[in-house]
Amino acid sequence: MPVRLLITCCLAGLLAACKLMPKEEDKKEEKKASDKYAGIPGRKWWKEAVVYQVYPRSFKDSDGDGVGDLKGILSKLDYIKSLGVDVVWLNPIFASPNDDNGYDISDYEGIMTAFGTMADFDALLKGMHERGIKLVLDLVANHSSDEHNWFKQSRASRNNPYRHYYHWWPAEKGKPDPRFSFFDVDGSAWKYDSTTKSYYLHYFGRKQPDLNWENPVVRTEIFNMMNFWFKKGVDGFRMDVIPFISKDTSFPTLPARYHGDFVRYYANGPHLHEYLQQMNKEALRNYDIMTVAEGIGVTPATAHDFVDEDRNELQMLYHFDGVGLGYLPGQFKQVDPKGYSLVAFKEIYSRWDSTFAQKGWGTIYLGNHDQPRMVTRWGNDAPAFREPSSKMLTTFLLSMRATPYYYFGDELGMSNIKFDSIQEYRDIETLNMYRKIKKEGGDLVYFLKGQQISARDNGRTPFQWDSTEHAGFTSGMPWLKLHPGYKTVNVAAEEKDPASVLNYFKKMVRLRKSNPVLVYGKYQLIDKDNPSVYAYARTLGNEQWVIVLNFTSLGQYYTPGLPLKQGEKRMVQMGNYSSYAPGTMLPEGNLLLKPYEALIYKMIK
Ligand code: ISL
Repeated sequence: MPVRLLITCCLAGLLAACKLMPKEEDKKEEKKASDKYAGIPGRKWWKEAVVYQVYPRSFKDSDGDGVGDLKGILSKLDYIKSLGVDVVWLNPIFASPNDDNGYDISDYEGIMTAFGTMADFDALLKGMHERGIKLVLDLVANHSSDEHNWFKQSRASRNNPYRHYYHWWPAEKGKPDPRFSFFDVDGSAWKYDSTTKSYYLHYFGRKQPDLNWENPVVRTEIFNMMNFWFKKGVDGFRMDVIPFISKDTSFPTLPARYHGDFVRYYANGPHLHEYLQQMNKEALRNYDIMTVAEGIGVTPATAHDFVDEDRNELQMLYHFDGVGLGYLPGQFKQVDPKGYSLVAFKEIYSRWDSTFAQKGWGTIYLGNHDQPRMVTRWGNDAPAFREPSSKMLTTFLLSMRATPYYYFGDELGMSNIKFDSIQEYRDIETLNMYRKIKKEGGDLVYFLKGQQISARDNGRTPFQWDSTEHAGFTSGMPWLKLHPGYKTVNVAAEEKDPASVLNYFKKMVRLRKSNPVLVYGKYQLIDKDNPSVYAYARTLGNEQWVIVLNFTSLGQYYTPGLPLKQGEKRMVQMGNYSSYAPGTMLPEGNLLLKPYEALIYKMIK
């Protein structure tokens, strides 16, 4: 080999090795951070983690079919690592006919064809673990797909051994009492099946029959399946609509005030906690894993039953109070054009903080695959404000006492696509609700206008990697239209720009992880009635930090709510404008906050 080539190869090898090896400085920083955590009681890795949610369909396509896949994710693990996050939650990747994008599973131990193979999954898990990233899967066990073998058998005859895997209502008993389903064209959760002259229950789509958890064999099947994945090494489960697994199977007549409020009237059935305790005993407790319930219908009063350590059930749940704010009552996901009340917003997040102040542990999120983009819904996606308000919301998520669940794409400041016509939607919820309203002669224009803000597809558009065709997501036709903003809002551009939303997110992750006060510190709401600014203190030992967030598009004079004690100063730790650099001292009087300004400062002597 010529000498020059040899030298070049050696240098390249050295560079590659350097990239993989943690730098001396990084190691020192990690050591310093871990020293700061020493002696904190009740520590758990999942309390200190930042969870990054990846919607696999829309992250990265490796084979040009327009659908994201496991190999695609594998090829982007270094990107995920670069974010500094600890855990990836993947939406369902199991075999599915995709009526509800994988929330309708036809084989719990198989991989969806469009996503790849089990070998791809094994490689992905290995790649994550090599990088110190944990993997959490989605457990969809309230219902399966109607194409699951269990259901095919169950519907075949009344005396099939699988009959009682699902909820059936024989037609000779008359029509079952009405129950509402969000994803049904007729809005009905009972579907007549002529083969056995019976109705089956489906709280979600018609192709998502509810499993019968009263049947102990069903429970064993589910626990075995969970163990199958744990044995492979997965690090936990996010549990889809888990409060729905237990039902009053006499299906009583609902009171007149029911009005389709399915969460209040038929989630949280009588055996729910018994089943979760059994799940814990049969599967969860044998592994060092994390669990998080989709806490639909869970209130601060009932939350402890799910997550307190001595209950031996789950570890975390996410509530719906926050994301449910600001909708017009009695209408389907129409946000109030006047916006939402920041005072109410603060009240909700403060209430949930205090719920877990002594016992249990909280979660926090503003976006996920069922929600619109956080910047559109909670910030401001107008060109002048998209960046600062994205950063401000990121500051909020990463400075609260709760494990942050951060939705992919929010780190770029991705916003709602706001489709004009029903043809552009792919989501069963929007499509079937549209059909239902049309059948009933309702106002479709009003419905579509509302969906521009609230539809789930807004949060599902393909990830934006670069400014090339289809944003580097696929070489084929993307399954859902790309946001046209991808030319400027993309990873390649934002990695290069030190002031980008992406780089801000990375800095915030680092700040949180290296300062336990942001993870474990006591939370105290300051100035609760201020309608424009959300401010709170975080205190751990003798360290006190204050977070100030301007939630408006206007400048705000802000009088710091915590007065300075003798000799005290306010030292900036982080901000989304360049006006206050980290390390500088804030002036003593009022602060003039810019639109959507976020500031974190530390009280120092
Ligand atoms: O998305 C919603 C309303 O717009 C919710 O009511 C949602 O249906 C509810 O939170 C349950 O969500 C979960 O189960 C569904 C699935 O479609 C969602 O994607 C999943 O997160 C059925 O499995």
